[in-house]
Amino acid sequence: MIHKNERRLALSYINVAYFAFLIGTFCGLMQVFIRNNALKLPAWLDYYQILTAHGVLLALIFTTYFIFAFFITGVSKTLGDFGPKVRSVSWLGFYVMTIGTVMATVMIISGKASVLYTFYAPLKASGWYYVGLALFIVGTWIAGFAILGHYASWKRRNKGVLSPLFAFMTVSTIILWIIACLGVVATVVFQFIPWAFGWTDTINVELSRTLFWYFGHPLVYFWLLPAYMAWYTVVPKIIGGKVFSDSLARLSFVLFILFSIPVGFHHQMVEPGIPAFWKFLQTCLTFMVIIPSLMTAFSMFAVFETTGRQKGGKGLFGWFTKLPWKDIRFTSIFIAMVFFIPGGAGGIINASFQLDEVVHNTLWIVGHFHITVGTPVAMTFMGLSFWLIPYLAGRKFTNSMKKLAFIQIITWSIGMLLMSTSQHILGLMGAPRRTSYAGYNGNNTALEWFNGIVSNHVTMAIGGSILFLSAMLLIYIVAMSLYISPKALNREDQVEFPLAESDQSGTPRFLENWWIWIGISFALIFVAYTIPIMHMIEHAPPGSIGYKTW
Ligand code: HEM
Ligand SMILES: [Cu+2]
Repeated sequence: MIHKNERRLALSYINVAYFAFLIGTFCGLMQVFIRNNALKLPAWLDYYQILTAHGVLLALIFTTYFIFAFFITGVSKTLGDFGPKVRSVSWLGFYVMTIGTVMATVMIISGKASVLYTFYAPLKASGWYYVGLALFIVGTWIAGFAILGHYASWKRRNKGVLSPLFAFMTVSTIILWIIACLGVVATVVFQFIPWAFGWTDTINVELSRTLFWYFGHPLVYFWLLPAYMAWYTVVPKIIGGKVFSDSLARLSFVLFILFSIPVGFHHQMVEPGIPAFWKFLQTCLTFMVIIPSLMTAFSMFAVFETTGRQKGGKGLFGWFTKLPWKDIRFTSIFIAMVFFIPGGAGGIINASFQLDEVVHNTLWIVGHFHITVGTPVAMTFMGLSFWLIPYLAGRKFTNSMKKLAFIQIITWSIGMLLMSTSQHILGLMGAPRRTSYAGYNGNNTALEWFNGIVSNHVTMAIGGSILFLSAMLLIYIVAMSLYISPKALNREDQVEFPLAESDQSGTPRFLENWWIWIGISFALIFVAYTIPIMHMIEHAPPGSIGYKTW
């Protein structure tokens, strides 16, 4: 069991994560009914206010807080207790993050920041919203540096030894996050804050969007890599196997650092002002990420098959039946992985120049990120919660909780299948994203597009309602595991942290030479971004004043 202080810290993160999840999913429920014209909001509440809260609370707050809880638990499990300095810096990070979160949330709720979680200029929120976002990011840096410090002191005490796989992957993810945040911090501190407080009159819109997406794409890898950490290091243990290949796992993580940052232009494909050459270059770099993604998929199925065969699975697919399907810690994550197959394929579609023209800014995109972050990532976090929370809280995960967990995972899967399939197809038919009720002014031809069985806003709303019920079930399970379930007093009741063995004997040392990867990463960033950004600054069009459209 890890130290009491680290447990308290991780539990604090869990509490904020699930509080954000509760409000965020409630906003999602309202959205599906508003879009289908079944719900009218009171005058003091606005669709875009709800949508901003939904995006910020789920995609930013829920994910980041859960990720830090997972990091802290796993790192103190593999590298040992935090020292006094690491402890105080960790708590400082938590408080700075939380002050930022509260500031940004208050601004959204009071209707002063309905600018959506991407806060595109020239939409202008209250300056305090941007200050809140900046504090949140700085808080994650402080918390991240605390973990890096703990890792560095472990390295000093264990000269020449490779760090455990979990710690290695945590460090990779934090490095990725710190490099990625440079863009968003630059735009928030030097562009948005001076402009929102009225110290400057105008803003360079193109530059701000570019700096945002320099951050926005690696942001998705910041969500995904912790899920991959669970797939690489936790899942093999749950099914009774070992990590397939330690060096392959490490190599895939460093490739993610390299290829997830210099690619933000694939979110700006239809944007004027960026020459096609640079969009094309960044698209090519985007597709490089398929390599570590398929490496990950390969190792997962290799672990499933070898473990299944060891347990006596015969024939071509006999191993499949030997997997522990009745263990929700496994089944949840397995389903999460399956969702990622169409999710990843959809990502390749979105990143392709011509195909993006068809799907850009439609509900297809919404369908896409609900089967990437909304399920593979979120459902992996749910699957982790089923043991991580009772482990940290020292409580039992009772049989009735196990049954409820199954219902929760199955309902999330069904709800998401309905909601995201209808969103994908509605999008292809021409339904825009980020709008409240959109009926093209009652135009008959347009309304026919949305009259199919699946391409229908009603199907989307049914899916969304099932999802919301599932979310409430999860909140119940989390609250029970946190505060109410019986304490695990004897050994056999205690929930374990499942961490698979990883054979490091063949792993090359240079994989842990971070300076190589940071160096290559910056080289790629310079190649991909220097000239287009210089261009945006030198040949900047007149800046824009701010607009408040709500
Ligand atoms: C109860 C479950 C959920 C429901 C019913 C739901 C529903 C929706 C709907 C209908 C939209 C599109 C709104 C529009 O474009 O007009 C949306 C957007 C979004 N959702 Fe969800 N969602 C749920 C859970 C999640 C989860 C778990 C995540 C991430 C962890 C997530 C992340 C997002 C993001 C990032 C957006 C885009 C916001 C924007 O365009 O600014 N959602 N959601
Ligand atoms: Cu992207």
